[in-house]
Amino acid sequence: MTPARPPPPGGGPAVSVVLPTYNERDGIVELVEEILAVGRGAALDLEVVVVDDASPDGTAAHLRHVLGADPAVRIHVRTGERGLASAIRRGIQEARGGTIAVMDSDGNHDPAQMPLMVRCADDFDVVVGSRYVLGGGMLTSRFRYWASYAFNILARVVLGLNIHDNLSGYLVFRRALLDRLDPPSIFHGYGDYAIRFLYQTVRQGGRVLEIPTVYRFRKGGESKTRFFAYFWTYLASVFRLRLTGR
Ligand SMILES: Nc1nc2c(ncn2[C@@H]2O[C@H](COP(=O)(O)OP(=O)(O)OP(=O)(O)O)[C@@H](O)[C@H]2O)c(=O)[nH]1
Ligand SMILES: [Mg+2]
Repeated sequence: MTPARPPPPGGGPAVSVVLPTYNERDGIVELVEEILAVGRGAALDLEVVVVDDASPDGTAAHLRHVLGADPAVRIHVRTGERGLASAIRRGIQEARGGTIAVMDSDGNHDPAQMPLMVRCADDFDVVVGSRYVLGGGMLTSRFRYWASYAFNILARVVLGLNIHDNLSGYLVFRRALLDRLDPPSIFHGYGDYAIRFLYQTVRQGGRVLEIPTVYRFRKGGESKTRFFAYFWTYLASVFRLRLTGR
């Protein structure tokens, strides 16, 4: 079958799906298999780049045991370093695709939207899988849904961004976008990296498209998000961005 999009110059797959993992042993194999199947179904030439922070539950070893022979699955284990945003940056550095898709590795983000997001990334700088546009939503928690909704209103007002879901973390963009941004000032902390990423993109004149997505239940394991603790961190990040631009 002919791939829907050509591989980038110099070879490698067209699309790299970056998955940061921490203690996701229970669901990671199922999710990676799902992503590969979605890719095949859409004739997308893709690789999956897993960045695991030496998860104590053996996420990386388990994935390697089941899918390690598949050249489309690449697993990087970081030792002595932890953090969602820095893991994503590492995944982007390891990625060989011209288009990058960043997804949660617990199954919250539905890979079914990814092919459409990849195609839209030809015309937009960043495509966001959004809970807060028509057709989007969150099956997991009503409280989290409305708390994030309220936070997003605040972020829109303070930052002047016309984006409904700044915290989604389900993002597709062309790798070349990063040449126009300042990755070290974006990829630190936790989910707030996504606010900085979108803010810098828009400040550079980039165009952002939101595609509806419905968050699913995680496939196993436990949440790493300490919502109340992160809420204050995210709030501080929004005001810091407004005041310093970083
Ligand atoms: N590599 C790496 N991945 C992480 C780290 N912390 C979280 N993650 C991953 O980041 C993603 C988001 O974390 P979650 O715990 O699912 O956060 P959430 O989606 O806000 O919370 P839930 O709604 O409870 O799932 C998951 O895929 C985690 O495995 C980390 O320190 N390092
Ligand atoms: Mg999650």
